[in-house]
Amino acid sequence: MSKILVVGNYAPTDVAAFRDEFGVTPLASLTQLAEAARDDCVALAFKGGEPLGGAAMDLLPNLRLIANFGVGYDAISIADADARGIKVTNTPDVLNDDVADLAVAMLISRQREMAPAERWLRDGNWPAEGAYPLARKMSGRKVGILGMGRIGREIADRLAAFKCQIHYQSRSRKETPAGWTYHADPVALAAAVDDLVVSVVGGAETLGFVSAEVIAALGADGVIVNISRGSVIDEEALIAALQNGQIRGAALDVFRNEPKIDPRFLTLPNVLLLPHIGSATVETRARMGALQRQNLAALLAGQPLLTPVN
Ligand code: 8YV
Repeated sequence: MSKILVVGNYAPTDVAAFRDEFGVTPLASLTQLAEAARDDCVALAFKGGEPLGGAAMDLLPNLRLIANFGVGYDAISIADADARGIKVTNTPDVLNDDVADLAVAMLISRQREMAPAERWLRDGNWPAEGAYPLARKMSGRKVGILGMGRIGREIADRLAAFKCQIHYQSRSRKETPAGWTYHADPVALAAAVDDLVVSVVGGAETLGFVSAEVIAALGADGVIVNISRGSVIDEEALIAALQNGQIRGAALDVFRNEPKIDPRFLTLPNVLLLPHIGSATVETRARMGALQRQNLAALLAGQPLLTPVN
């Protein structure tokens, strides 16, 4: 019998790989873990937005590894894992390109109003109205990157190629190309730039990081892009700012209450809304799945874990 359990909604290729490589079939959610729990389970493959804390870990008394599908592991209580001597791995780097591509596409799309312009065309307005109203230029804008980690850096490199002036805020100053400007705090960053791209990690340390004050500092011409976690933005403050024209727009791939997002977003014309698709390509999801399974295989083989986080 396999020494691993798998939880989450996986693509058919991952389901097949779990069956072929480990002889297991994924459970849909953590609620099924109680029935499936076994004393001989040493590793848990985890994918999903539901929180994974000490109670679930205690169902598996010999658990040594939680292998997360995804770079962000804010759903997993690392403190609870540490207290039980459980290692946690994630899937970094393999998704950087996709998430950065999407962030830049979201900013361009919002500035150039690609989604509303297409809707306008599909609704048959072109012959009657002649031309869609003018949108805004993206190249050359001053963009603030909140969180200059691996994904933030990929976003900044791409925006630099679009002649944008790069400003950033991070826990520490980074080595960057000449001319990129570091700011010590998010309010100072927002005040210095036209648009803000949020690429910090999720979790308690960044909860509500993009506060009403940050949003106000960005100003009435600003656009906020978020590809990190919904928890990072104060959604009440963001919705109010979008309703009042305190900022010009937003482009969001992540939300506080996924998949049931705040319905007020659906009524706002100045927001691009995407269903958490940052890493959602065939190529990248295959690499994320492979890395998750490599970590599981390494544990079973007594080899060092590839991408530990604790
Ligand atoms: C995935 C993500 O949507 O890697 C992350 O942190 O948010 C995304 O790549 C998620 O991990 C899939 O469950």
